[in-house]
Amino acid sequence: MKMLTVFIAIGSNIEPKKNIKHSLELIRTIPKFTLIQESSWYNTSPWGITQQNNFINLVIKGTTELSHRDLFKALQDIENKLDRTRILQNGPRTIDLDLLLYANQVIAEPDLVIPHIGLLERDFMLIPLIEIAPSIPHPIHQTPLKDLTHLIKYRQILNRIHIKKHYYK
Ligand code: PH2
Ligand code: MG
Ligand code: MG
Repeated sequence: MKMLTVFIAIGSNIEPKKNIKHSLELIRTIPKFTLIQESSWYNTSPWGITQQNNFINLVIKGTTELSHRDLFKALQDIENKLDRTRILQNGPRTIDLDLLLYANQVIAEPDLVIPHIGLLERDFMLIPLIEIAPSIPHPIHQTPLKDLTHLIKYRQILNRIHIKKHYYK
Protein backbone atom coordinates (compact mmCIF):
# COMPACT_ATOMS: atom_id res chain seq x y z
CA MET A 1 0.00 0.00 0.00
CA LYS A 2 1.03 3.59 -0.60
CA MET A 3 2.76 5.65 2.12
CA LEU A 4 0.34 8.23 3.51
CA THR A 5 0.80 11.17 5.86
CA VAL A 6 -1.34 11.23 9.00
CA PHE A 7 -1.78 13.55 11.99
CA ILE A 8 -2.71 12.37 15.47
CA ALA A 9 -3.79 14.51 18.45
CA ILE A 10 -2.49 13.42 21.86
CA GLY A 11 -4.08 14.52 25.14
CA SER A 12 -3.74 13.53 28.77
CA ASN A 13 -4.72 14.90 32.16
CA ILE A 14 -3.62 12.05 34.43
CA GLU A 15 0.18 12.12 34.98
CA PRO A 16 0.31 13.72 31.54
CA LYS A 17 4.06 14.05 31.04
CA LYS A 18 4.70 10.41 31.94
CA ASN A 19 1.76 9.07 29.94
CA ILE A 20 2.47 11.17 26.85
CA LYS A 21 6.12 10.09 26.82
CA HIS A 22 5.06 6.47 27.19
CA SER A 23 2.48 6.82 24.40
CA LEU A 24 5.13 8.26 22.07
CA GLU A 25 7.40 5.28 22.77
CA LEU A 26 4.57 2.88 21.97
CA ILE A 27 3.54 4.84 18.86
CA ARG A 28 7.10 4.46 17.57
CA THR A 29 6.70 0.68 17.75
CA ILE A 30 3.58 0.55 15.54
CA PRO A 31 4.53 -1.52 12.49
CA LYS A 32 4.39 0.26 9.12
CA PHE A 33 4.26 3.60 10.92
CA THR A 34 7.03 6.22 11.18
CA LEU A 35 6.89 9.14 13.59
CA ILE A 36 8.10 12.21 11.69
CA GLN A 37 7.38 15.24 13.82
CA GLU A 38 5.97 16.35 17.15
CA SER A 39 4.40 19.77 17.79
CA SER A 40 5.09 21.77 20.92
CA TRP A 41 3.32 20.53 24.02
CA TYR A 42 0.58 22.83 25.36
CA ASN A 43 -0.96 23.19 28.79
CA THR A 44 -4.71 23.49 28.22
CA SER A 45 -7.74 24.03 30.42
CA PRO A 46 -10.30 21.22 30.26
CA TRP A 47 -12.97 21.48 27.59
CA GLY A 48 -16.32 19.67 28.01
CA ILE A 49 -16.24 18.68 31.66
CA THR A 50 -14.51 21.67 33.23
CA GLN A 51 -14.17 20.24 36.77
CA GLN A 52 -11.10 18.16 36.02
CA ASN A 53 -7.35 18.70 35.82
CA ASN A 54 -5.70 20.67 33.03
CA PHE A 55 -4.54 18.68 30.01
CA ILE A 56 -1.35 18.57 28.03
CA ASN A 57 -2.08 18.46 24.28
CA LEU A 58 0.09 18.09 21.21
CA VAL A 59 -0.13 16.81 17.64
CA ILE A 60 2.21 14.42 15.85
CA LYS A 61 2.84 13.75 12.19
CA GLY A 62 3.55 10.29 10.88
CA THR A 63 3.72 8.33 7.67
CA THR A 64 2.09 4.95 7.37
CA GLU A 65 1.12 2.15 5.08
CA LEU A 66 -1.62 1.02 7.44
CA SER A 67 -5.26 1.41 6.47
CA HIS A 68 -7.21 3.95 8.52
CA ARG A 69 -8.88 1.04 10.35
CA ASP A 70 -5.60 -0.67 11.21
CA LEU A 71 -4.06 2.59 12.42
CA PHE A 72 -7.17 3.38 14.50
CA LYS A 73 -6.96 -0.10 16.02
CA ALA A 74 -3.24 0.33 16.82
CA LEU A 75 -3.99 3.65 18.58
CA GLN A 76 -6.83 2.09 20.57
CA ASP A 77 -4.52 -0.75 21.64
CA ILE A 78 -2.07 1.85 23.00
CA GLU A 79 -4.88 3.69 24.83
CA ASN A 80 -5.88 0.41 26.44
CA LYS A 81 -2.29 -0.45 27.35
CA LEU A 82 -1.98 2.89 29.16
CA ASP A 83 -4.93 2.03 31.42
CA ARG A 84 -7.36 4.24 29.64
CA THR A 85 -10.74 3.65 31.25
CA ARG A 86 -13.89 5.12 29.74
CA ILE A 87 -16.11 6.06 32.65
CA LEU A 88 -17.17 9.52 31.53
CA GLN A 89 -17.28 10.92 28.00
CA ASN A 90 -14.86 13.90 27.94
CA GLY A 91 -13.69 13.01 31.46
CA PRO A 92 -10.15 12.46 32.84
CA ARG A 93 -7.91 10.13 30.85
CA THR A 94 -4.36 8.78 30.97
CA ILE A 95 -4.14 9.11 27.21
CA ASP A 96 -6.33 10.03 24.27
CA LEU A 97 -5.07 9.39 20.74
CA ASP A 98 -7.34 10.97 18.13
CA LEU A 99 -6.79 10.54 14.40
CA LEU A 100 -7.15 14.10 13.05
CA LEU A 101 -6.24 13.61 9.39
CA TYR A 102 -5.59 10.52 7.28
CA ALA A 103 -3.96 11.79 4.08
CA ASN A 104 -6.57 14.01 2.43
CA GLN A 105 -9.36 11.51 2.98
CA VAL A 106 -12.83 12.15 4.33
CA ILE A 107 -14.03 9.17 6.36
CA ALA A 108 -17.39 8.77 8.08
CA GLU A 109 -17.85 5.47 9.87
CA PRO A 110 -20.00 4.87 12.95
CA ASP A 111 -16.97 4.88 15.28
CA LEU A 112 -14.45 6.94 13.29
CA VAL A 113 -14.89 10.32 11.62
CA ILE A 114 -11.93 11.97 9.84
CA PRO A 115 -11.21 14.89 9.83
CA HIS A 116 -11.90 14.69 13.58
CA ILE A 117 -15.14 16.53 14.43
CA GLY A 118 -13.34 18.75 16.95
CA LEU A 119 -10.40 19.69 14.73
CA LEU A 120 -11.45 23.17 13.63
CA GLU A 121 -13.33 24.24 16.73
CA ARG A 122 -10.82 23.19 19.42
CA ASP A 123 -7.68 25.30 19.59
CA PHE A 124 -5.79 22.45 21.30
CA MET A 125 -6.17 20.41 18.11
CA LEU A 126 -5.90 23.05 15.39
CA ILE A 127 -3.08 25.24 16.77
CA PRO A 128 -0.54 22.40 17.28
CA LEU A 129 -1.53 20.96 13.89
CA ILE A 130 -0.94 24.33 12.19
CA GLU A 131 2.44 24.50 13.93
CA ILE A 132 3.64 21.41 12.02
CA ALA A 133 1.40 21.55 8.90
CA PRO A 134 0.38 25.15 8.17
CA SER A 135 -0.07 24.80 4.43
CA ILE A 136 -1.81 21.51 3.89
CA PRO A 137 -5.39 21.94 2.71
CA HIS A 138 -8.27 20.84 4.92
CA PRO A 139 -9.83 17.83 3.14
CA ILE A 140 -13.33 19.36 3.20
CA HIS A 141 -12.72 23.12 3.11
CA GLN A 142 -9.82 22.77 0.63
CA THR A 143 -8.23 25.77 2.41
CA PRO A 144 -4.77 25.77 4.06
CA LEU A 145 -5.15 24.93 7.74
CA LYS A 146 -3.46 28.17 8.81
CA ASP A 147 -6.34 30.13 7.22
CA LEU A 148 -9.04 28.37 9.25
CA THR A 149 -8.32 29.70 12.76
CA HIS A 150 -11.43 31.91 12.64
CA LEU A 151 -13.44 28.68 13.04
CA ILE A 152 -12.00 28.03 16.52
CA LYS A 153 -14.81 28.02 19.11
CA TYR A 154 -13.06 26.72 22.22
CA ARG A 155 -9.89 28.43 23.41
CA GLN A 156 -8.30 26.20 26.05
CA ILE A 157 -4.58 26.79 25.41
CA LEU A 158 -2.85 28.32 28.44
CA ASN A 159 0.81 28.15 27.40
CA ARG A 160 3.38 26.21 25.43
CA ILE A 161 5.76 24.01 27.45
CA HIS A 162 8.20 22.29 25.06
CA ILE A 163 9.61 23.15 21.71
CA LYS A 164 8.72 21.04 18.71
CA LYS A 165 10.83 18.09 17.67
CA HIS A 166 11.80 16.48 14.39
CA TYR A 167 12.54 12.80 14.17
CA TYR A 168 14.96 11.39 11.66
CA LYS A 169 14.66 7.86 10.50
N1 PH2 B 1 -10.20 15.97 25.46
C1 PH2 B 1 -11.45 15.68 25.75
C2 PH2 B 1 -12.26 16.47 26.67
N2 PH2 B 1 -11.66 17.70 27.06
N3 PH2 B 1 -9.87 19.19 27.14
C3 PH2 B 1 -8.62 19.51 26.78
N4 PH2 B 1 -8.09 20.65 27.20
N5 PH2 B 1 -7.86 18.69 26.01
C4 PH2 B 1 -8.34 17.49 25.56
O1 PH2 B 1 -7.62 16.76 24.85
C5 PH2 B 1 -9.66 17.13 25.90
C6 PH2 B 1 -10.40 18.02 26.70
C7 PH2 B 1 -12.08 14.49 25.17
O2 PH2 B 1 -11.34 13.84 24.27
MG1 MG C 1 -10.38 13.41 22.27
MG1 MG D 1 -10.43 9.94 21.59
